[in-house]
Amino acid sequence: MKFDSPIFVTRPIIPNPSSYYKRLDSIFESQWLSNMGNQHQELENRLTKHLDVPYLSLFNNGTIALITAIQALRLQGEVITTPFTFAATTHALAWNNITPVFCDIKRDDFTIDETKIESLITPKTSAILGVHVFGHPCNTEAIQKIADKYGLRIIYDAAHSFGDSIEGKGIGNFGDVSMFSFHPTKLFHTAEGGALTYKDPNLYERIYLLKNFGIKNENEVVMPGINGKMNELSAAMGIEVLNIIDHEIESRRNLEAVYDSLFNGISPIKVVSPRKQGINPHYYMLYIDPSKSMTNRDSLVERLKADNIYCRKYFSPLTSEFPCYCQQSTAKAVPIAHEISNNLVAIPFYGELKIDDAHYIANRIINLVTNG
Ligand code: T4K
Repeated sequence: MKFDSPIFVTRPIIPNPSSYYKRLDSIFESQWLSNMGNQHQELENRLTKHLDVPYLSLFNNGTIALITAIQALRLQGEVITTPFTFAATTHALAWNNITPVFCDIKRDDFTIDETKIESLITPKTSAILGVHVFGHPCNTEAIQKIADKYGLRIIYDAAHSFGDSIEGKGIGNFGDVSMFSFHPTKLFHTAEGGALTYKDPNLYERIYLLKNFGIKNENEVVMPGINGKMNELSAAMGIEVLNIIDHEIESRRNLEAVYDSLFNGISPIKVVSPRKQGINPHYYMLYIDPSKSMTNRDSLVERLKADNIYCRKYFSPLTSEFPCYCQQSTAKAVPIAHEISNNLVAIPFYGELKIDDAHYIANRIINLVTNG
């Protein structure tokens, strides 16, 4: 069977149109479209509570937020990070003239391997940049111990971790700064957007200035800032999406249960989406075991495309394999990341995906890996 229309890896939450239009009416009425207006203020307050963090600053996207976090902490030299991530994580370092030092990841949860960080520290190291990839939290306790021992800062890329917690504590409380992405491919979105969360009250003003060109007042520009401001239409979208996010989470949990039951016991497939308490359903990831599967990951993705099913090879290639960074690393230096990146696939996973379609997709994948 071929689906009549494409089934994508994800689809964004669409807010209730009449509630969103009401907000648009009030934005139009006010003629205030950007620069920290009412919607911005409301969303910032709501998310600070929702994510259970002391401070939160909104941004126009996660990448600019991450670049700003690095500026806010005045990082320089080298930063130890993971190559198993979206391009933006590594690019944010490069845009700050920082050399990314790639550390291998762990096979079970794909996060930076904390046992390999210390051997990469040099006099130039200023920080550790970990990614809570696909919602798997980094080992924040071990990473904090290393940072304390060597006087390093910690940034977490929490683009995949909206609303998650570790032992009841919002995930945005760990390290010095965490970045969230509110892109439409994320569980929570503002069409485009992002945020930084942090504990240090002194960072609030610095981050505010950095995201607004460094403008302190009409007469003073006190630092070389950037334009990182979230506009009012995006903030309004975020408020309306937040109002219905619980329904999306519930639908994804139902879908997760269907996939889990169908993939259970299929030996060429390992399901590796996190099931820890406090972690929301962000992605549904399959590891296709090359020694057992009749179809490798790449041809599986192509065969599914022919049925109009669009999976994604997150994250392949590794960022350390991009021409702009491959001088700094080799596949040998990060063998586990290299192997995982060749065999992992994100399959369609979003609240509106019909349960019958999920059955079909899972059975088609099972058929391809077992029979070729
Ligand atoms: N750090 C990490 C770990 C990240 O994953 C990301 C973003 C960032 C940092 C940077 O945050 P932002 O600056 O983006 O806020 C997508 C996204 O563009 C990217 O935001 C995201 N990570 C990454 C994991 O995925 P692509 O190239 O896969 O996107 P695209 O356009 O192919 O979208 C995937 C599927 O989503 C489409 O096939 C259909 C569906 N889709 C997409 C959009 C944009 C929709 O249904 N509606 C939409 O509006 O990178």
